[in-house]
Amino acid sequence: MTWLVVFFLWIKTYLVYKLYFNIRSESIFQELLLFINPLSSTLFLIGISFFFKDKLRKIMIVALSILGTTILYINVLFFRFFNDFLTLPVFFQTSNAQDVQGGITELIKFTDLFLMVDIVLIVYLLTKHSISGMKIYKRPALVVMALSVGIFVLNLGLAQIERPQLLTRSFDRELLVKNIGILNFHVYDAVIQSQTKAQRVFADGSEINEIVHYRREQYKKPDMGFYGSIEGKNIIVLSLESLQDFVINEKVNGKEITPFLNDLIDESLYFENFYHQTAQGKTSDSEFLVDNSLFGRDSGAVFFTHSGNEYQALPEELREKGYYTSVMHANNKSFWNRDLMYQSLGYDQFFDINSYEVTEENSIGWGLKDADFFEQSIDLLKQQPQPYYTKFITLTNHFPFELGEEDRFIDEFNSSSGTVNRYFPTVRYMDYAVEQFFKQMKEEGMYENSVFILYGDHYGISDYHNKAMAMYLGKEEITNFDSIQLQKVPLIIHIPGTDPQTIETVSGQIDLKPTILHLLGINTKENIELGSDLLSPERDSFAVLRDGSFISDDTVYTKGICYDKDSGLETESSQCEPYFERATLDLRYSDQIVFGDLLRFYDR
Ligand code: GP9
Ligand code: MN
Repeated sequence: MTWLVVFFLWIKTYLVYKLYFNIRSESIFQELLLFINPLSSTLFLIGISFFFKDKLRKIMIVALSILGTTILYINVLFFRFFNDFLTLPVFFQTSNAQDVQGGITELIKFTDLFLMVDIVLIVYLLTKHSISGMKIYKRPALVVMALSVGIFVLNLGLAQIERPQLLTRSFDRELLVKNIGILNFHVYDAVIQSQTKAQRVFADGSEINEIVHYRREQYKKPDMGFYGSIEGKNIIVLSLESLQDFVINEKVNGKEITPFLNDLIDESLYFENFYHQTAQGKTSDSEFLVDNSLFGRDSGAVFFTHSGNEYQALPEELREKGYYTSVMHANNKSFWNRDLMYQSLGYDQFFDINSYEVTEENSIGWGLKDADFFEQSIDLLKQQPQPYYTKFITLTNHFPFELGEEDRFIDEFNSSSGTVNRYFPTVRYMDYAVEQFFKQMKEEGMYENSVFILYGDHYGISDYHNKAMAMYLGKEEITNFDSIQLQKVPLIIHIPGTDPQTIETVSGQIDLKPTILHLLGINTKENIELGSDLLSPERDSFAVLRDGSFISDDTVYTKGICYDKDSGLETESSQCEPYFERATLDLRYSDQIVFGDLLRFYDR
C-alpha cells in the first residue's frame, strides 16, 4: 500500500514538472534524471509513516501524501505567477505574498483537481483495507529511509555528471529542480538559508563602526579633471563573457583576435593591469563586485545566498540621481537568482530572455548569439527614459565555446586542448558583435551622449588547460605567477571625445563603482566601498583576488609564495609583507558586511 502511495506522488511530481512547469530536457539522460529525481524525497516523506502503527499509520499516509501534494501545489501557484520556484526568503517576503493574494483565485484552475485524484483513491483504498496488521515497522522504516538516501546519492552522482559542481557553482533554480527534484531543492534551500540567517542574527551595529573607520582611511580623493565629466550621460556597461586580457593585441595564425577592441582602446581609457576578482559565482560575482564595490563569497554565490540583504548599490544610487537602471541579458531570469538580486540592487528593469526573440537560427551554445542580442537590444534601449545606466551581459563566448561556421572569422588554435583552440574564434566573434553594437549606436545617434564601460567578467580558460596556454604564450610552463597574470581582464572606459590613455594602475572589478560615481560627480566619501577610484591621483596600485592572492606594482603573492613581478621568480616574503594586512582586511570586512548584512545598520 505504502509503495503505491509513493508511486502516485512520484509520478504526480513528474507530471507536474512536465505539465505545469514545462520543464524540457535536451537529452534522454536529462529526461531520465528528471523522471527519477522525485523518487528519493517521496520515499523519504511517505516512509515516515512506517514509524506509526494502526490507524495512526493510515492517517499519516494520507497526511504525508497531502503534505507532499500541498508543497507541489504551492509551487504550481507560485510558478503561475512568477514563473519561478519558491524559495524560503520569498515565501516569507510578505510584500510578495500580498502581490499574489489579490490574484490567487485567478491562479487556481479547475483542472488542478487532478492533483487530488490519487489522494481520494488512497483514502478509499485505506478505508477498505483492514486495519489489523499495521504494526510499527521500525526496521523497515529505517531501511526505507536508508534506501531513499541511497537513491538520493545516486541521483546526485548522475546530476554531477550532467552538471559538474551543481550544488556549489550553479544556482539556477530550474537546473536544481531538474537535477535533484523539487522536494530536495526545498531542503537544500532551507539549509543554505538557515546557515546564512544565523550569521545575520548574531551581527549587531557595532561591527560597522570599525569598517567605516577603515574605509575613511582608505578613501582616495578623485581627480578633479575627471570628476563630474560624464554627468548626465547615458552609461552603458558591457560585461564581456570570459574575456581575458591576454588576447588583446594578439593574433592567431596572423589574424587579430580582437581587432575592434584593439582599435577602441586607441580611443579610450584602457586599464592594462585590471583583474577579475570572482570565485564560484562567476558572472554574478563580477556583477556584485561592480555594483557594490564588495567581494562575492569565497564559495557559493552571494547572488544566491544574500539576495535579501540591504545594499547601497550603484543602480540604487544612480536611481536616486534620476537615472533609469536596467540589465539586458538573454537568459532565464532566475539564473544566478538575478531576478531577486537585481531588485535588492535597485535595478528598475531586467530584460531577460522573454524580452528577446530567440530561435534555433539565432542561437548557439548558451542561447541567443551576441550580435542578435545587441541588435534586438537597441530597441529596448530606445524605449528607456534618459539618462540610463544599462548593463549588457554577453553569452556567446562561454565555455564550451561553440560557434557556427558562418561566425568563424579566424582559425582555431592548434593545441591538445579543444577548449583553448575554440576560445579564440568565439572571442573574435564577440569582438565582431561589439563592433556591430557600436555601429548601430552611431547610426541611431545614440553614441555621442553615451559612455561605454567594457570589461571581462572572469577567466575563460582555467588552469586545467595550462599546457595549451603555455604553448600559445610560447612559454615552457605556466607557473603560479603566470596563472595570476592570466587573471587580468580588459577594462576599457570609452568616453566619446576624450583623449586616450593606457593606465598602468593595478586594480580590480571592486574599483569600478567609486570610479563611475566620481566620473558622474557623485561624492563617495560616506560610502562603504572596499575599492577605490581608478583615476584618483592618490590611488594605491593594488588588487586582492578572492582567494587572498594579491598584486602590487612590484610583487605578486599567491599560494603562500611572494614573487618578484619583473622576473616572475620567487622572492623574499618580506617584499610582500607590507600588503598582507590590507589584503586580509579587505576580504574580512567585505565578508563581515555581507554575512552580517551590516549595511542595514549604516545610514549615509
Ligand atoms: C549566464 C551567464 C553565464 O546567465 O551569465 O554565467 P557564468 O557561467 O559565466 O557565470
Ligand atoms: Mn560569465
